[in-house]
Amino acid sequence: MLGTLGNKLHKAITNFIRGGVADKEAIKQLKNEMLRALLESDVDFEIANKVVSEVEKKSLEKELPEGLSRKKSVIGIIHDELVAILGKKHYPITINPDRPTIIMLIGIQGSGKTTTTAKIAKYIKKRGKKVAVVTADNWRPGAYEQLQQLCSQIDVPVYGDPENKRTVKIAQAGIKKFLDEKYNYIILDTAGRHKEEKDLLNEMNELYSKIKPDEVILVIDGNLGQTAYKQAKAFAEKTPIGSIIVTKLDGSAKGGGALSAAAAAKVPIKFIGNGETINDFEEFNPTSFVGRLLGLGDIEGLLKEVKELEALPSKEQALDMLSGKITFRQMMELLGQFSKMGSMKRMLSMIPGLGMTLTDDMLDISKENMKKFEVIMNSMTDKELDNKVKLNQSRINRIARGSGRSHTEVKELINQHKMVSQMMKKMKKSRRGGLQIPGFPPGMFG
Ligand SMILES: Nc1nc2c(ncn2[C@@H]2O[C@H](COP(=O)(O)OP(=O)(O)OP(=O)(O)O)[C@@H](O)[C@H]2O)c(=O)[nH]1
Ligand SMILES: [Mg+2]
Repeated sequence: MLGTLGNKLHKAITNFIRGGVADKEAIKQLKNEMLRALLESDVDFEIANKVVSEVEKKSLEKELPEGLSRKKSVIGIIHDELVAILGKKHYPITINPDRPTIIMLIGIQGSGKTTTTAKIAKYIKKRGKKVAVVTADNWRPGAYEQLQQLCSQIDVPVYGDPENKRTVKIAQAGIKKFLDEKYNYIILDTAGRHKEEKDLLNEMNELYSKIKPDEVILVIDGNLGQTAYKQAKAFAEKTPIGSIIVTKLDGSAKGGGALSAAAAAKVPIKFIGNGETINDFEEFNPTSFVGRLLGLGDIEGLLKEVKELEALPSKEQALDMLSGKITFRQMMELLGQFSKMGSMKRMLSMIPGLGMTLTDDMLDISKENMKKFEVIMNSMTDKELDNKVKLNQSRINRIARGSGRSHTEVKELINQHKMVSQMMKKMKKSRRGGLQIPGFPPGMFG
């Protein structure tokens, strides 16, 4: 579906992954290849340039947590930059809590407004709401019949008045009728044909101010490419657009237009159309869109790995921890790492000169215990979690009350913390033997 852009971006990224060291040169090359891919897929130049420049800058600046390769980190950055344009999540269709929701579709001739009107009606109806549609299009011959034909398939009433030339009047009459009949949603289809684009934009603006819809959706043809950006911008300047629907992504669309239009109008893409029938309609999910765009199978898994590794301490923090200044938060992170490693005792026995005899109940990293600590920590303030204040009796009382745990259990957590702090200090003293401790930069212990 995302033909050119997907293929080309994928190729640029694969070259980077398969290439040698991810140094400044390699990142520069990736930047250039990505820029070419975006431009050849009709992404507007300004946006394309901004995306790749950010990727380059952040890739070079980013301090890498231990265990995270530069290459993976760069992919994480590319993903985040593209998602930043498209929005983070799927946005649901607007709902007005006080009265029926009015949605108005705008877009140029042939973009797919009428088809999309019926698609949205079906989507809403499927969710158990009463929906009706109004066509204010009296420019296109047969506009009313077209909408009627589409909506008869889903049993949704259509209002139109093809003989009337006053668009605003038709829209007002239709909306009034369905408001009186207590519909939950009323969708207004508008004209895309006008002698001049200026007249069309003005008509949309007038409709907007008279109808006061809850949301204006701009319908954009996915084949448009570069023009999508200009078009979205022109509409957005005249009418406050709330979201975008990109149509015809089933065809030979290069995929860049969608990206550009969203960036131009600075609003999310809510749905995409991928076919002529009213069933060819999908909620738009930015993360999976970008995943498909980059042609990376398990992008979610990869990002999770990147985020987890980024949560690990930096070298400075690790050194701090080794002097016994470990916060509650860091302790939990570390215990989590340890528990992934399996036997704690075996781990510790590998640390030369630690000279600490530990029994299982002294450092209990069972799932149960960790869960309990988490619950207790949820009732601690940021200052407490970061060791900025001493946990005196009144704080212990408050934490116990807040977490629904006993005083003894809160003290257990404090003891655990004390023990880990001591352990850290001993580890520091015994820094030899080439040992790699999870969660610590390499070379810290040898
Ligand atoms: N392949 C494909 N065709 C689509 C899609 N959406 C709409 N079309 C087709 O595009 C053409 C124009 O669609 P319309 O819904 O009439 O577009 P419009 O914006 O209402 O056009 P005007 O009323 O003339 O401004 C029709 O032939 C539709 O079947 C889509 O997602 N995929
Ligand atoms: Mg139409």
